Amino acid sequence: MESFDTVIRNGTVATACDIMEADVGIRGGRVVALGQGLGRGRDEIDARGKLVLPGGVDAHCHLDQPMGDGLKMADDFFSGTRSAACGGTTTVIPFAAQERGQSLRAAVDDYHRRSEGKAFVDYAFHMIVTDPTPAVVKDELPALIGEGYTSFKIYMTYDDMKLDDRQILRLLAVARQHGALAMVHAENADCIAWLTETLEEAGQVAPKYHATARPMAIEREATHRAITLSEVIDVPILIVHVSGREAVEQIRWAHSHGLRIYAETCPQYLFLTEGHLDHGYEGAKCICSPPPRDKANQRVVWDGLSDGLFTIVSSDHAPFRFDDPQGKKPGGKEVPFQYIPNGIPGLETRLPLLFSEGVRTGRITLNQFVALTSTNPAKLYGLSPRKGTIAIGADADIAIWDPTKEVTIENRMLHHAVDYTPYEGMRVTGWPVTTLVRGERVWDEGQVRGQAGFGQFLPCGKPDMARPKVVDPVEGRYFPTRVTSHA
Ligand code: DUC
Ligand code: ZN
Ligand code: ZN
Repeated sequence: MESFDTVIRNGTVATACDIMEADVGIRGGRVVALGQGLGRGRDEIDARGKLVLPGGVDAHCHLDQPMGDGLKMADDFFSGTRSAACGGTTTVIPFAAQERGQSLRAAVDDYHRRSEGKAFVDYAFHMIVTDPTPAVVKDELPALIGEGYTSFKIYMTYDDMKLDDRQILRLLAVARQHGALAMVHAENADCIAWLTETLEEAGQVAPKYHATARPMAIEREATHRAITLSEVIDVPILIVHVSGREAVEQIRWAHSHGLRIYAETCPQYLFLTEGHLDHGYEGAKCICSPPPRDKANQRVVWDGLSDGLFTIVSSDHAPFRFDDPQGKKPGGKEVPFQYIPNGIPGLETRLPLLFSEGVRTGRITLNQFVALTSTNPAKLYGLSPRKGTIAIGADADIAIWDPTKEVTIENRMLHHAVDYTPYEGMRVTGWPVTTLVRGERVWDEGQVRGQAGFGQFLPCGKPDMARPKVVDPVEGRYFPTRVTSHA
């Protein structure tokens, strides 16, 4: 009689702090033993020469998000989570986005309908709040936080989503009072609008001008403003998709002033430059916001990964097909840059790119890699200790890596529904060869093995990392917020 459902034998297990030669025993979808010479499993996986890592947690990706304007995301929960699994990611956190005029609850309900029965890997939801009405601020948001939707994104740009500073303060006050984590997209909307108009008047509308319309100064200004608003409320925030030096400097400033500001970056700011937008209309493939910068800024972001400035690395997978009237060619036409949907695919390539150029080159350690891509996002969003580590009692979400496997990235080998990858032709060393979600193989030796619908929705806990600095030392709970939350 076997002791385990599955044993992963003879591999090198790495977590955010340890590296050990150990077998992993799995029963009932959880890790139940770590040791040497474990008893037999019904399923035996030989991981000799392989790395056994916690599955990735991709805490910033967009799947089947309603778009309007005749646009459509290429990936739904089926193709998006399939692609995630094949790249070693076992949990994704996409966004239930509120449309203006819609209740937040309706946005969340709609997103459950979109995800139900489709996912290969487990998933939680962030919310996007675009219409912070009194009902949303007083009732809906606190109730939803209590039900396990414990993070939400605030946009400082995009006309249909942006909030002004007063609205942001109201939402941060709710985050503080109810223990949620706010994520902030920091770009100055008015500057972008003015620069875009000016470029358009001059006939400068090719994809490369997307980067001209969003210079780093406007990211710096908004980053500093977001930090200030977080300081006023005394609540931690995460600055998402940090692109380069100017925003990094603001976050370093915040840290040097004792402020709890978390930072996220993405592979596009490590591997792409604005030069990738300068290929005629093909440049549309690399349009995302903020835009990729230059090589010097890539180095600054790498430094921030190695010295601990960044908390997480996410893909910001925002999938639009290139040759598609619902994608990068709206209505079937090559359009001025400001009408091209923002976003690039990256769920499947996030981990291999970072492993190859980060761990193999020694820029970051293997432990840092695990922390940035799995453990920290799980902690930041209240999924720890169930997700993000290999430990007794944790879900057996595991990626088994061949650290020597050489791969030339080509879109035809990927499992998303996008018709391109910005990383076409890049060579990487190291790729996940087997991915387990709760002990079940979902990707194995080049084959998708999982079942759509196996992936479960995960309600999130209130993250410790979202706690304000000032905590009542006697009662052990937050002081009432200093700023009222009435809308
Ligand atoms: N920028 C975002 O903020 N979200 C989706 C994609 C993008 O480019
Ligand atoms: Zn964003
Ligand atoms: Zn995004």
